[in-house]
Amino acid sequence: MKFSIQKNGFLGIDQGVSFETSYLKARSIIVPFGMEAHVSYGAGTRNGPKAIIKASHQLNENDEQSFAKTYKSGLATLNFTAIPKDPAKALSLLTAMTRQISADGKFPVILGGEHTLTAGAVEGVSKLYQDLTVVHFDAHLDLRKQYRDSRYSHASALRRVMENKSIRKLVQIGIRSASEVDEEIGYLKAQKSRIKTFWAWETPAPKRVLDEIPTKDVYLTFDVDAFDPSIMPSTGTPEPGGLQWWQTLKILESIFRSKNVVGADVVELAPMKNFPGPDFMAAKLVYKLINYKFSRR
Ligand SMILES: [Mn+2]
Repeated sequence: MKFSIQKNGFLGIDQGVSFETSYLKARSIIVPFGMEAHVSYGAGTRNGPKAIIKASHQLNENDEQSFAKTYKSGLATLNFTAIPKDPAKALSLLTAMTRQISADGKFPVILGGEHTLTAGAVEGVSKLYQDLTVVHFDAHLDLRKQYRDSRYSHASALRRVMENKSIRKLVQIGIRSASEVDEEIGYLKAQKSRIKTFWAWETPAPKRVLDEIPTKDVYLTFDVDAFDPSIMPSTGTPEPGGLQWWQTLKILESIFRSKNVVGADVVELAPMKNFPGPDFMAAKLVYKLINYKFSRR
């Protein structure tokens, strides 16, 4: 698979590596994947990747916690690709991409797009890493068998992920929405040994999260609606009572410091016109993940 790289990608022109060799030299590969096949309420996740990349051009190059210029670890941002309308085909495309990026020894960071894409990304990464824990930040369980007749709905995103035999454990954080429709709560109960849910009202200390991760390798999926809607209103299905910024980053930092995070996605940003704050927050979140992965403090 041959990738085409965009010149003015995540963080802007200077990606820590020259454009000509950027894919070869970069340690992080940013994959814009604005898949949007289903919408429950608010639309617009297809515009998420563009908004995150645009906002990222305003980020400070230094990380404020480590002072590191983390972009020097090398970033390359793939060009926007045409995403097939058929969700199964879209997922196969993303699987092929993340499989290649993993095989090349790089850290894939997918910018969504709707949460459905996670199953495709995990599938690709799991070809290389066959014993994985998925850490899942979200307001919603996303464990429905199907939703509105589709197996590929964002409300089923993690149910599809759990069909992957390489996933030993799912650890969910920030959850405050669950349903008996489409067997969601039933599945959660049946899979007790394989799923740990930290509800939003009991947001755990970082160590408690680590204690629930049995594998060395971790895939991180971050639905921005895990954050409280007061700081992250730009999402299709907001829920009150969500996570705060530093509380969330402390958990993320401890996971990145203690585990081998082999891939990540940030999904469900639906940018609002003339209201860029949440886009900046999502961009900063992506840069923090790369910081925690490649800088030490
Ligand atoms: Mn959600």
